[in-house]
Amino acid sequence: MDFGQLRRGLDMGPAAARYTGLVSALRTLGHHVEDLGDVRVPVRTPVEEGEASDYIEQIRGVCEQVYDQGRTATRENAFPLFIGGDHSIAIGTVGGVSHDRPTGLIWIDAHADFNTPVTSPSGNIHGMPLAVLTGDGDDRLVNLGRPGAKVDLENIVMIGIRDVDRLERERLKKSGITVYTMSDIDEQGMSTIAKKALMKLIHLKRVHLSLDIDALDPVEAPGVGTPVPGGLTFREAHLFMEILSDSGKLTSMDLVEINPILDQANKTAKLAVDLIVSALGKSIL
Ligand code: B3U
Ligand code: MN
Ligand code: MN
Repeated sequence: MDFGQLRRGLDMGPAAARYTGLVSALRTLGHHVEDLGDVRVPVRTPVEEGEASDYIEQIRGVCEQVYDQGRTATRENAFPLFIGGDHSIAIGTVGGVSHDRPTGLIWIDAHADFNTPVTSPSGNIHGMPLAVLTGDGDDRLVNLGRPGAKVDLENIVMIGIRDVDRLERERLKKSGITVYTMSDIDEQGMSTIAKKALMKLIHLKRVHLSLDIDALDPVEAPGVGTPVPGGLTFREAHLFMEILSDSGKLTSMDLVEINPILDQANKTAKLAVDLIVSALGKSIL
């Protein structure tokens, strides 16, 4: 779905990932893969009239479906992989996979997605999912699936952040969330950051990765709605996925914010699929 912001095209992300051979790449790795198809998304009028905040009901309806799917998959010990769509889908995915037990959350993104309707300059819901998941935001979203916060602040690690709004920054600083910005990655290197992130979540049996493809540099991932320069390189992102895969901790994942309309010959979807495959076990040797 693409109701979390006003540009069109993010709803085409899952098709782009499928055309790039996601399922066969995972099968080649030896995984048993079931494609459950697209969730039901209401048709959105092509000509924009409203504001992003008008779409809360549509977002809630879609997120309820993925909540149930995430809950069912984790209960069956399957690994749910969610392809977006805009990042507001994570309200449902993270809620669902954490239904039965506490889950660590790694949020890789150029943005913090920690706005509330009060702090957001845009009103776009895709800038709010992490706030919602920690209990702040519109009640219809905060109480989706089950009442209140879905993840503890101390069980969240953010990586790749480089574009934070003024009031969002104040909220984030007060929150206690572990944040590794692009500056931290430049100073310490991705391998150190990846190991620190995993150490932070070591006490948890389940870890969900919510990967917003705009975390990567726009040179590598041009097909995104809100590109921010100075992002992760192809190699940094792959290294993170490999370290995460080696840890054996990853139990579910989102890949969001691919916009094929803005892409160059499906380049961003190809990169996204490569990263998923790395996170799910592909290694060089
Ligand atoms: N922080 C801004 C921009 C933004 C957030 N997430 C994305 N863009 N992809 C906002 O609208 O809240
Ligand atoms: Mn995001
Ligand atoms: Mn983002």
